[in-house]
Amino acid sequence: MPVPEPALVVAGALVENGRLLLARRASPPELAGLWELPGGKVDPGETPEDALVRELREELGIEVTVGEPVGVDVALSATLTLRAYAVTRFAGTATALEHEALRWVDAADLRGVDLVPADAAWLPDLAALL
Ligand code: 523
Repeated sequence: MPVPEPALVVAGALVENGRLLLARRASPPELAGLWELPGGKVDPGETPEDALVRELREELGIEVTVGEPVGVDVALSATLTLRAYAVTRFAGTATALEHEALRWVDAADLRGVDLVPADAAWLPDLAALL
C-alpha cells in the first residue's frame, strides 16, 4: 500500500518595520487564545503558495506575495504538516476577519508571546527576521 503524503498547512510570516504579524486563534478550544502565524490548509489541487495567498486574503483581507520558506516543516500529526513562508503585503490593511485579535511584535515582544506549540518551533527563525 502506498503511504499518502501528509496534507499541508501553510502559514505566513509577514514582517514590516521590524515587527512580525501574529494572530490569536479563536478555536479549537486547546489552541484558543494562543498566537500563530495566520494561514490554513492547502486545498486539493492548490499549490502551497496559492493556498497562502487565499488564506491571508480570507483571514486578514490583505493581498500578499509569497517568498521563501521560514524554518523547517513541522509535523502536526501523522497526516498533517505545517510550513511557514515569508510573505510581503502589497495591498490592504491586516484585519482580524477570522481571529480574535492581531498583534505586531518586535523581537523583545516575541519572546514573551504564548504561541501555539507548533509555531514555537520557529522562534529562532522568526527572531532572525526581526
Ligand atoms: N496550525 C498551527 N499553526 C499555524 C496554523 C495556521 C495552523 O499549528 N500557524 C494548525 C492548527 C490546526 C491545523 O494547523 O491544527 C489547521 O489549521 P487551521 O484550522 O488554521 O486551518 P483551516 O482554517 O484551513 O482549517 P479548517 O477550517 O479546519 O479546514
